[in-house]
Amino acid sequence: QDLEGFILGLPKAELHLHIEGSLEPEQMFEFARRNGVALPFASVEEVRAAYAFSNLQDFLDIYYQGARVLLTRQDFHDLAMAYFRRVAADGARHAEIFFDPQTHTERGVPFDVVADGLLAAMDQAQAELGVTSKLILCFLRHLSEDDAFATLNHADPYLDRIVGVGLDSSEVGHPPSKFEKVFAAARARGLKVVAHAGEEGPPAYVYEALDLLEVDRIDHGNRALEDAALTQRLVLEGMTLTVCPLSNLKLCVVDDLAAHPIRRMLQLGLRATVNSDDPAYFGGYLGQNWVETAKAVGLTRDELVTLARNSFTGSFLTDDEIAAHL
Ligand code: ES4
Ligand code: ZN
Repeated sequence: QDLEGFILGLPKAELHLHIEGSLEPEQMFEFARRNGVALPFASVEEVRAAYAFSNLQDFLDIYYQGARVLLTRQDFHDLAMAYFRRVAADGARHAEIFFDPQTHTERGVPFDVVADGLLAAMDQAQAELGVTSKLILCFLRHLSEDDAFATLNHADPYLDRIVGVGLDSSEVGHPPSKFEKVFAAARARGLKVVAHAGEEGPPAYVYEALDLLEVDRIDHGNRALEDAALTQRLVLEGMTLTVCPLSNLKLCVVDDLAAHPIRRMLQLGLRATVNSDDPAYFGGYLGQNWVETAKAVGLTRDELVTLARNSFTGSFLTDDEIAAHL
């Protein structure tokens, strides 16, 4: 069997996906037109040409710009359904999706509009595609902890449908310690907690995510490899890392996909997973991340099976829910 067929046929889960990062340029134009939003681009080609990033902030500037076309419950529903169809075709059985409510509430789009649209799509995806999903609310780390608290309060009526909270946006200068109190409040509400750490930030930020936020997973975690003691701790704790190879390439976290540390992570015993992050911006959905990375670093079939297993053991599915998928 060829590599691509083998990968697509493996039951797997996606654990690191920003739903706003699945907004394709074609959809951006469609939503802009139906909502009467002006875009600073004349064509889909012009949008794609703007997707040349040299770091995380370069990307975030254009990603927040793109999100301005998302206004109605229908927009969030359509956005998420398009993602679920795409990832189902890649052999995903389950997806844990991030959303950034502050990106929308700051523009006057109510929290409920965003959440209701996404949750309706999640229900439809389960019924029509057999893809299960869980929703993770991310706090924007360039904003204040007070702002994060206000967002957590907005989410209160939805807590039975939100599995956890995360931390994303501009990493350097906004360490996990800035959000210690709001993460404690989230944990007190019974939520799971994750945080982006070690994408551009130093190993110290990964330590803070572990010690101060008490995270259940680390999103990215690449720079943990610079610290042998930290790496050993992540191995011993069985901490899941949600790694995003094509994102790392596009944001210049790695120079070349062949130099990506995913294989080394597995060899070190780290519980790494492969994910797409912001697929519309980084050039590939889940399957393409797996296939291109497998080819570039020479992943064995055993290693691919390990990655697939890690995607379920690292998920927030219960054991019974996992068993139902395998
Ligand atoms: C993100 Cl790749 C990445 N890093 C941090 N925050 C983000 N938000 C969306 N994609
Ligand atoms: Zn991310």
